[in-house]
Amino acid sequence: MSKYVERVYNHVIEKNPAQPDFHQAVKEVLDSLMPVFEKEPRFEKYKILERITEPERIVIFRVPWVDDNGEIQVNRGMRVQFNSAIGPYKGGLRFHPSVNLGIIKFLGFEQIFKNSLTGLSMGGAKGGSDFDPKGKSDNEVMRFCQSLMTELFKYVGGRVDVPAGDIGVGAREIGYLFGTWKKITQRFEPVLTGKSLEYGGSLIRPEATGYGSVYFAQEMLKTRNEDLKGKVCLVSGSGNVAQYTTEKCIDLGAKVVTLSDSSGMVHDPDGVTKEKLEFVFELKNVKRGRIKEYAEKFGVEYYPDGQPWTIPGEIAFPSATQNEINNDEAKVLVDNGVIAVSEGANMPSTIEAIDVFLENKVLFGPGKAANAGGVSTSGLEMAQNFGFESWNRETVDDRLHKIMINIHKMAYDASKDYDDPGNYVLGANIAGFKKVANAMILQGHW
Ligand code: NDP
Ligand code: 2IT
Repeated sequence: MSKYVERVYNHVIEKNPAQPDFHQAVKEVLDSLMPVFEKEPRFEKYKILERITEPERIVIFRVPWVDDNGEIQVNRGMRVQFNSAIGPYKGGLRFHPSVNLGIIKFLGFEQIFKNSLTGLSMGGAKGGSDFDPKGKSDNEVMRFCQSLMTELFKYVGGRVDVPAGDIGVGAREIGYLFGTWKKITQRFEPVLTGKSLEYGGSLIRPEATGYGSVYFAQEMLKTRNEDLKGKVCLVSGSGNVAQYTTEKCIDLGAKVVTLSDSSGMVHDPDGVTKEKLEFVFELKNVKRGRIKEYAEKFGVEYYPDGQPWTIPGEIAFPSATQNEINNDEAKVLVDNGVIAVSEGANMPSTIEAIDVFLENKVLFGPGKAANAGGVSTSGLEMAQNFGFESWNRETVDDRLHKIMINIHKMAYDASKDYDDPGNYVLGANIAGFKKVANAMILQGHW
């Protein structure tokens, strides 16, 4: 590590104890930036690293709500407004029992560079709660969302901070949150994205993260004269990102042989078809059941607590959660002949796993580039809302596709400029960082 990077990294660890996910996200970015500081010392002079690793604002608040039995429940809500140098704060909300400040800070930090790569005007933020939507009735979810927004509304707005979905937050939650914000503020503006179509949502937003991750994989494969046709793909998760990753893979003639959830993994050697995927949409989005039911319905193998990474495949799309691929799992993937990994999830590969992929020349698309299609299309949703327009599917999909091609190009070009062509970790971090850092310098010492 360079002295500057080492000093800042040690400071981050000291100032943010017990936040390992945040440390990991910072380390991955800072390691990539070392050659930048050698070439351009002004970033050190302006103390950009010290500033960019410190959120502009964090709010943490109590979220009390009443369950269906009349019992009062208390959760914790939070929003980390990390960086507004290039636009209003933007980033999802996660509802999951594991949520803590370190997780939301890692996600908010990643979001700064991801949003920069999209080429749109969006700063970085993330929020969420340790609320667990699993097993809750619609009314309970609604009361929880209403309570959360009666505090969060003070900090968000269409040109201030625009949350969206993430794990455990989909169209249902966004609707309840939007309705509450509108009721309190008497305003109708794009304070949230991922809205339903009836009140300002965008076509293709539900599909965008998964489609974008596959578009990114396509671009990586093109650099080796390869494509997706006939490739065996491993998808983890079975939520929003996993579902639309699978759909796009099928459309492009690839074969998805795995899906999973936090209970286990299904292996379908014949591949998920459009009909089977319909079952998954219904199972996960309507019935809110377990992926095990897929195995029962279609007579395939179910592995309790299993992960897709033991199954042979050529392209991996980790699309569930952070640190779902460790060093050993990365080695198994490589031994089994994986040629590309496109991270639909945020930080699904540990730093050691990334090293294994890079050492073995696997095409590796880091989350902040590969899954940027979701937030990009959120940006397109805001553009439509501010213009009182709604674009058709083809228009949005075409713009999403072009944005993903451009993100790939920016990351690839930066990796070439810094003498490691095809290292998308390096390229994405550098390209994402530079725009934000320069914007910070231009705006004075805030
Ligand atoms: P969903 O809530 O729709 O689905 C999450 C999926 O991942 C479920 O199958 C879930 O299983 C599984 N999962 C969640 N947590 C864990 C865990 N701790 N261990 C094992 N499996 C787990 O979320 P999304 O599909 O929206 O998000 C998936 C990933 O993609 C996240 O990393 C998110 O940050 C990232 N992402 C999402 C974007 C979006 O637009 N939605 C944009 C960019 C990135 P179970 O149901 O059992 O919990
Ligand atoms: O991680 C992410 O980029 C998201 N969850 C989507 C954020 C957004 O504002 O659409």
